[in-house]
Amino acid sequence: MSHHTSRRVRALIMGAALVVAAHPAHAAAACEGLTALTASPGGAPLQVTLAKSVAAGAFTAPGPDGPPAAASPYGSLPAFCRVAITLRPGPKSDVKAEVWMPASGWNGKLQVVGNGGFAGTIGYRALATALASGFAAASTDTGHTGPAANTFATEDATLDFAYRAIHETAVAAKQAVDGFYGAAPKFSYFNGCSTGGRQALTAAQRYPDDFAGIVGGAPAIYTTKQAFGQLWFYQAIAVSEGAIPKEKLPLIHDAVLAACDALDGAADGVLENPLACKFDPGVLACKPGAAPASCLTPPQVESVRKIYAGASHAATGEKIFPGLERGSELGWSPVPVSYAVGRPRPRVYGDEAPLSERTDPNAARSFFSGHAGNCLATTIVATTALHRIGRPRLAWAVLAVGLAGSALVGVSRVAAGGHFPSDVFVGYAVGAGVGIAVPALHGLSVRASPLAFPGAGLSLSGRF
Ligand SMILES: [Ca+2]
Repeated sequence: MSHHTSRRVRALIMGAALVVAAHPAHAAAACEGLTALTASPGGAPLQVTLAKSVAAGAFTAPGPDGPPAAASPYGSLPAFCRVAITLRPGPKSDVKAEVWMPASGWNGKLQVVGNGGFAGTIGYRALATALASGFAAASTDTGHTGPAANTFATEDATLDFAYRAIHETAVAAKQAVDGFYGAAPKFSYFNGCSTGGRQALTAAQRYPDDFAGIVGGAPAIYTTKQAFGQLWFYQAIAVSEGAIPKEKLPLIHDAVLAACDALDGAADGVLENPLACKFDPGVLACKPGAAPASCLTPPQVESVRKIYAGASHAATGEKIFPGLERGSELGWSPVPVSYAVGRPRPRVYGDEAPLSERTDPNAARSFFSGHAGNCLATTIVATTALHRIGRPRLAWAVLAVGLAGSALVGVSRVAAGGHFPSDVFVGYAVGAGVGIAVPALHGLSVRASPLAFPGAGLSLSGRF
């Protein structure tokens, strides 16, 4: 059978399947029948945990799924078949995926959507966007829930995040589409940004047959080098004498547009090809007598050049990570500040704490554990003081209780998701330093007196 004939036959089958699937009763039966779906040849072991028709506009996300929206992002969705699947490409794998298929009006195509950050969730909003455009759509949590303790707990979890989950989801989604519509998708696409951009490149390299087309944006690739790239950017924009206040970003952006917008034939505020733009920020250097807000100081000019150029090795000049494109200026912000100083507390990454607690400014104060540090500092100061007033046995007792208490505080701060263990150790180090240094540097006069209420013990008051 020639290629053309087979295509025509397939089109006829699909046309028939579409007519049948468009009938609501049949669509519901076909959807619920997908519980019997089994792995395709070569696909990972597969278990369907849910196969259910969802009425138009009836879907609600099972948990927080993105920034608050004025209206439900799912309110205008058409009726669809929702299939939830667990895939196990490796013995310790636990890859969750969902496939959403419009009950009618299917465009004949599949769109697998990518993840952001460390993934760990099904991308319900991305599924909704694809579904609303007529696609059958699929998303995976990439094999863990979170980010949480199990994110990279096993090699299987790591490999699933790295590349297996998207591939296996694509394979299973095609199987589900075939089962629901009676025809495989005419074309399958992948669409993702950030981690999704990395997934896009990985899919193209490792599984070139999975997708007929791939949209990959802002790929978060080569993580170790990317970290240096971000620090390089942070140092240029925020910590050097050439730090660039955000008020000056429009100045730079306007100059870029003036130099390059029309290169693509349309002065529309968009650079079709930023790589063709060779704008140099030196043209914005302050001239004598110029208002500082209207120009860049020489160190600021250098900072902007560094940001465009990207990280390179200080000694060899070897490129480490690409810079930011010309035209991106309005989006510049010193993001790594939050990495370097405002370290998020562990509970931010889980889904157990309420969203309000995870997004509170206090949630970015993991570094370091002040509780643990305070406990240890107090213990050491009290021990020192008791020694000085000639109560060595009590001093040792206080030290023992204080150390146990500090350890307990440290462990509970970690258990409560308030800190990472490393933050607690830094807290101890700071606390010990304070506890030893403050009495030593300032001298300590101590007066011991019984507490006001009988049997309450001994109070210590000191003056530094
Ligand atoms: Ca343009």
